[in-house]
Amino acid sequence: MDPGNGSDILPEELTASVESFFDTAPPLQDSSLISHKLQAFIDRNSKSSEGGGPVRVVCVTSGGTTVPLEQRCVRYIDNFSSGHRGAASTEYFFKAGYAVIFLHRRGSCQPYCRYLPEDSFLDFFELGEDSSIQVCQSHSTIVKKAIGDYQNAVERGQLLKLPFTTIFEYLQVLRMVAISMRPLGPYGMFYHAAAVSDFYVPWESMAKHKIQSSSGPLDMRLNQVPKMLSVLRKEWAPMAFCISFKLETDGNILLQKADMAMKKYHMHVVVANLLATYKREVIMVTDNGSINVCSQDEYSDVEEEMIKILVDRHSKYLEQYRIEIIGLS
Ligand code: 9Z3
Repeated sequence: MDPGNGSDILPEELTASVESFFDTAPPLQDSSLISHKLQAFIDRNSKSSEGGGPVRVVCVTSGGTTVPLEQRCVRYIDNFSSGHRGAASTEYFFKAGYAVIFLHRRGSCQPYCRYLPEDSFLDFFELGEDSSIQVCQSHSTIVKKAIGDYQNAVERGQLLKLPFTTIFEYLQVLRMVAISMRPLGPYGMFYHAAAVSDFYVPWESMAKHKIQSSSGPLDMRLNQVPKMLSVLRKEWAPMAFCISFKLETDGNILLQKADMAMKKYHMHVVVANLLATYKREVIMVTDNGSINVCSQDEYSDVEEEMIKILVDRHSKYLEQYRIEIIGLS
């Protein structure tokens, strides 16, 4: 596996569109709080693991970004992503000993309570005769396990949850995360499961107030979102191990598009999936071939096998660096 850090120069056109995106984006709320949390998280996890070696840190992106159509936003463009893949993958990364920065869409699936958005959490509890709250017998094992696993991750200080809603928030927080993970070098990993908008309305050309229907049919021009994966690989965190996802609806172009993404963005692995089957099967495209991964049955997660493979690839990637990072071990 190529440990190459993808740190060649960005094309001028891309640099200009990236600068313009960030210069004109509405400023991030709470940016100093986010930066403080990130710094504390990286400091804590870059010291050492129980076994004495450095902790591996993965940024899992999860859920879909929105594209606001008005500055005082009433309407926005959204996508289908539920955040299930990111939440499930986070659980398996923990199991493998990783610290996780969970960069997720507000209100999307969360690790250890993936079932909650569909099944009302009120169904899990009942009132006792003395009005105390009790977990229903039928759900008690699953709820206890979820609470235990979640508390374990939080107590170990190995879970940092950062929320986003819009494409503007997402990319600004992603940049902060990536730059703060840079000192981890190859111990850092990015797992881009979020469904990121390809087009957006630049803030300065967006209607300030609610668009009026009385003005007749709506014509709107959307700009292309700059390809930030390139920037992440080349500038923000060039030594990190990077996995991106490619989603298509047409099986005839899926692998070709995944292959293009590998080369264009210097990814280490591209996970290709089809809308019709993504919950149970994916193809992991690497620089030495593709691996098909399917869930065994409706009760098992395809993410379990995917994360095993990725952890193994990450280990090989680290070996190639013959790591001796002072200050991390
Ligand atoms: C994915 O392909 C994810 O697997 C899903 C997961 C979004 C399908 P859910 O959140 O779904 O479990 O409901 N993510 C990446 C999708 C994407 O936007 N990829 C871009 C592309 O295909 C590249 S970054 O061009």
